[in-house]
Amino acid sequence: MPKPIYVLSGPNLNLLGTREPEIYGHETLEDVHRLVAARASSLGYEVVCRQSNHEGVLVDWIQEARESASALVLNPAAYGHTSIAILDALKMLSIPVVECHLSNPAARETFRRKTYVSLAAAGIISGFGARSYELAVEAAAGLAR
Ligand code: CA2
Repeated sequence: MPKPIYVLSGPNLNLLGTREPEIYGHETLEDVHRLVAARASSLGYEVVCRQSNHEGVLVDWIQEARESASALVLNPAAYGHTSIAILDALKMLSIPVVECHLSNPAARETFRRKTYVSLAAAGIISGFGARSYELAVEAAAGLAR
């Protein structure tokens, strides 16, 4: 069995499904994690799914992924637009990184157009709700091979 694909989510995504369904969909983060686990399993991978509201915790998990993961799917949430610490941690990885967003930040407020994470990502999947995570896991598995 290959190392798992890490699926990390940033701040406020623990509340997914409780508000703004027109932007983020109706699924909870638990639903999303179930979907990605099934998709990954069909591709021969396990997933490690985690969420944190804390930048440093996300940095710790990204560092952990250096040794423990085949690939990383990251929805950095708002930290994608602000966090050089997360970008620096991502730059230390030699595994593929796929950035993922439920909404399409490029079609929203101008401050969401900049993402630091994309500087270290193989690609970005955004705008497909929970399906963005499934597509990102599929891309990550393809790149990890
Ligand atoms: O579209 C995405 O996945 C985002 O990463 C979500 C972030 C936002 O800051 C990014 O620009 C795009 C916001 C996450 C908010 O979390 C929610 C909590 C409850 C209900 C809906 C979303």
